[in-house]
Amino acid sequence: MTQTLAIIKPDAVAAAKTGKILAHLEAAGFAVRALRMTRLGVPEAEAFYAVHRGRPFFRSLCAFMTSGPCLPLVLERADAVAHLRTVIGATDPAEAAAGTVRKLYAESKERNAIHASDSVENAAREIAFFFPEMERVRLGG
Ligand code: FUP
Repeated sequence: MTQTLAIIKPDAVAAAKTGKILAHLEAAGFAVRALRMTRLGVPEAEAFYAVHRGRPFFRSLCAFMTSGPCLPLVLERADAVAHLRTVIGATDPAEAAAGTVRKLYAESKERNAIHASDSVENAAREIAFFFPEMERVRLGG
């Protein structure tokens, strides 16, 4: 079993899609191991998306991610990182495969309903970012 980090983003929370997205993830074989609702501050959003600093969409992305509550969650299953990327679909819902979370629930490339770690290394970093108390029990992926 391995773990990854997802965030149900402010657009999906505001549109009352939280329950449907959690059900979708559980139906895809993920166990929810940690979950909380939070509202990111600008420094937190900028730190989380630091890799995108300097990109043209960075400021707008951080404004969106701080615009309302979101739900970071730790998900566990076999091959969690790669499998969740498949389940959420492409960044832009217009390009996402049928049946993916973003195709079903995202509004746009920026307001795209859900985040998922894109590598095992980033999953470890992102789990520690939101759930530092899980550091000791993390299962390595
Ligand atoms: P993803 O890994 O699919 O979440 O996509 P990226 O890491 O490339 O981008 C992170 C977030 O930046 C996306 F979820 C949405 C936002 N973004 C934009 O708003 N515009 C872009 O052109 C690219 C990304």
